[in-house]
Parts: sequence; structure tokens; C-alpha cells
Amino acid sequence: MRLQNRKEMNLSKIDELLEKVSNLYAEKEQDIEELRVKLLGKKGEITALFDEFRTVAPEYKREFGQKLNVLKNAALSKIEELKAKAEERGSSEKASFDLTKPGDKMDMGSRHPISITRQEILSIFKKFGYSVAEGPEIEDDWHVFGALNFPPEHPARDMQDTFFINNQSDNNILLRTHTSSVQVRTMESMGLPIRVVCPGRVFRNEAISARAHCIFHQVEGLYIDKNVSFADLKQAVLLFAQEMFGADTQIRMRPSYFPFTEPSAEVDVSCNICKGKGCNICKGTGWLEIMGCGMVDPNVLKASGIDPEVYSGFAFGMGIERIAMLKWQVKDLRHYFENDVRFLKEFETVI
Ligand code: 2U9
Repeated sequence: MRLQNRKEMNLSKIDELLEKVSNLYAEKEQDIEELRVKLLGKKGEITALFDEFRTVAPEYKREFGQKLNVLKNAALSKIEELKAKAEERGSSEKASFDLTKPGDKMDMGSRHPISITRQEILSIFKKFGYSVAEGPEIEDDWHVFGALNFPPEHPARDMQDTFFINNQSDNNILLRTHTSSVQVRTMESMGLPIRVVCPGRVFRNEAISARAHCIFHQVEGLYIDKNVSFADLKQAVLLFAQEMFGADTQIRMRPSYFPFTEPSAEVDVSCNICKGKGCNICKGTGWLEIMGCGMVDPNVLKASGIDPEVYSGFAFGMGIERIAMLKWQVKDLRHYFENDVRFLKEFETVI
């Protein structure tokens, strides 16, 4: 290693940096840190002089080393001084906040309209003495079709209409197409009488449109006891409709068909928008379809070990999306699945 003589010693560089350090100025913490790195960081100017120190001739090392230490200490205390000033400034800025100012508005989350509607339907039936039961979304053929009097060749058992697990309709494992499977499980496991409502997500192999979706939500109900009649069903449906859509709501029943009920009916409520006069919501009819219902088919009772000679019952089923569409006059079911915040915000005030 060639040792530097006194002339070559970078003493003037040290003086130059001393001058620079005494004039250092920065306000922001980030700028102060930048200055520190420039001088004392791994590749800093002062650090470079320490590297140079190793090459200074022994007789000059003392003088060079002393000056270098003075420079280093000056730089360190300058940086500390600037930092302390910045901190002081920061805390006095904070103290000058107006603590009486109202806070910034926070965006609150809100319940989804399907959840709100589900809760409303359930609390009406809870008031009538029903309990709530839930069950699996992945089901077997028996609980979705077999126990519910679906004939072996019924189209719902086809892959066209139902999602089978592993895409095989003969493996008997499928996504439930209705929550009736939960009522079947209730009949199998609970004692009589039964008063139960079953909410849940169901799956059907359908094209998605403004009125249909391959995933939707249902609430179904089942009431089984001795001497249950169609009149009891009609009264239960009327009271539900009046709680849900208003005390002056009227209902009508139209004959229908389901494998699991006999007789069966579709239920309409009087249109609460035009009060029965006819509008574009009820398509001029004055009536809106809200659910299906019927007396539980004796075969369904038998399949779950209930004697149809002793017991009878009624059942009903409704799509939550449909009820929510009618309640808030939403014209396209897909809004409920897209979760556009502008749509969801409409329900912020509904608890
Ligand atoms: C058991 C016995 C009978 C449930 C019922 C309906 C009528 C019905 C539809 C409404 C619109 C399904 O969501 S929707 O597409 N449901 O019309 N459901 S009676 O009957 C049962 C269920 C379980 C053991």
C-alpha cells in the first residue's frame, strides 16, 4: 500500500465538510435522514474519509484522525439537532388540531338486502311459534327427491336441471335444489308436532337472467300435527303476507302442482304499489306471486315414518330474492349477486 504524504492528506476535504455540516438544514424527517445517509451512510462522504485514513502515513495519522473525529461528531450532533427540531415542530402541529371538530365520516358496512329479507321472514314465523332449522347444501338423492315423492323419471333428477357432484347423476350426491331436504331431516329426527322454517341457499342448473339465477335463497316451512287442515294453511299464509307486506294485504290462491304436496297452490298478494288497480310491477293484474304451498302429500309423511292416518300437515316455500324484489321494487335479480356498492348503499338505513 502506498502511504499518502501530508500534502496528499485530504485535510482540506475535512475542512470543506466541516463548513458544510455547520450549514446543514432540513425540516422533514425524510430529508434529514437523506442528509445523514449522504454523510455517514455506507457510501457517505465522511465514511469515505475513514476508509482513506487507513492509507495515511503513520506520522500523520494522529492529526488526520483527530480532525476526522471532530467532523464525524459535528455531523452526528447536527443531525440530532435537526431531528429534535422536526419532532418539536410535529408535536406542536398536532397540538394545534381543533379537537372539537367533528370526525371524518367513516364508510360503514351494511347488511345485504337478502340477509335483511331472510331475517324479516324468519322473525315473522318465529312469532307464530316456528323454530328455525338449517341443513347441508350438498345432499343425497333421498333427502332432495326420494323422500319428497319425486318419481324416478322426474326432470329435476336430470343433469339438465340439477348440479350433481362429479357431474354424474348416478352417484346420488348433488347440490340441493330446494331446502325441503332440511324439512325431511327434521321429520326424520325430531318428534311431532313440527313447526319449522328452513332458510338456505339452493342451486338449480338454470340460465342466469333478470328473473332467474342458478344460485338463490329460499325459506320453506313445514307444519305437522293432528287435524291440520287447508284452512290452517290459508290462515298462516294470510297472516304472514299481512306482516310482510302490510296489514291491508289480501291473498288469493291458485291451484298448482308439486310432487310433495296435494292439493297444492300458488299464493298471490294484492299489489301494494297500485292497491290492486294494476301497474307495471304487477303487470296490470293487481296481484303478485309470492310463494307456493300445499298439504303435505301422504307419501311424503310415510317416507319419513309418519302415519298419514293420524297426522297431516302443510308446507310452503318462497324465494327470498323474489320477496326482496317485491318489497323494494328491484327489477333485476342479478343486482343481489353483483354487490355493486351503489346498490348495497340503498339499504344502509334498513336495519
Ligand atoms: C316437505 C314437504 C313439503 C315445500 C313447498 C313450495 C310449495 C314452493 C317454490 C317457491 C318458489 C320454490 O323458491 S321457489 O322456486 N316452492 O312452491 N315449496 S310447498 O313443500 C314441502 C317441503 C318439505 C317435507
